[in-house]
Amino acid sequence: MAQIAAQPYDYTLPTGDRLALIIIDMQRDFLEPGGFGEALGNDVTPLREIVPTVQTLQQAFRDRGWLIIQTVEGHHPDLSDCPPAKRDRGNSELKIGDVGPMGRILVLGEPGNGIIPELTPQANETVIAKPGKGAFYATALATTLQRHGITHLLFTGVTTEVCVQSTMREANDRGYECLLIEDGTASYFPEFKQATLDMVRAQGGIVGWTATAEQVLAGLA
Ligand code: TIU
Repeated sequence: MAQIAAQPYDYTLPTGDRLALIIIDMQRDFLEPGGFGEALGNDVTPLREIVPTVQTLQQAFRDRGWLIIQTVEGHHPDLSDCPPAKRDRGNSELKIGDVGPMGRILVLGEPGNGIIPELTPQANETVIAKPGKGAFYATALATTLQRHGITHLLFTGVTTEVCVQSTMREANDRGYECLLIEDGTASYFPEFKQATLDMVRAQGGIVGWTATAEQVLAGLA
């Protein structure tokens, strides 16, 4: 049992075997030019700032033998799991399934859809492919967490207000104690990241807690 200095108040950590690190969608499609993020009109480069922080947490969990789950947003090559509403949204030139500089946009197995090399999972680590923004929808995440007896989740990844916040809200509704790593998540819109941090911890932690990676690592020491 450990206490982490967090907002809106201290986060109580159970033993490590109850805690999982969730790394959301740290894919080339979102972090590198030529992928889905850029196709939506975003400057993707600012997202790279969090890579060292996420690496540090990944290593800390590996050192302790604790559960790490990465997610990737992507669709089957036939797009059978991509609702037309998702593919058709917006007016970008390159849509989901189209061929871009890193292969077919947001399609599983394409070069652009892979996790960035800095965070490549080890063979025994779990990667969950998800067709939606939230990682519980149409995936085995719930059963994976149950199988491991997980009750507490640390959230990192991109983007803060889209896939990270959606997944954190889904997890909160399922009874998990969720903490969002402030410097381990990024958005194309800094103001949306800040708003997400604020709304997560408002109202006594309506969705959960936030803390820096350093605060979490200090609590784990
Ligand atoms: N567009 C955007 O901000 N995010 C996504 O489409 N997916 C994730 O957040 N991973």
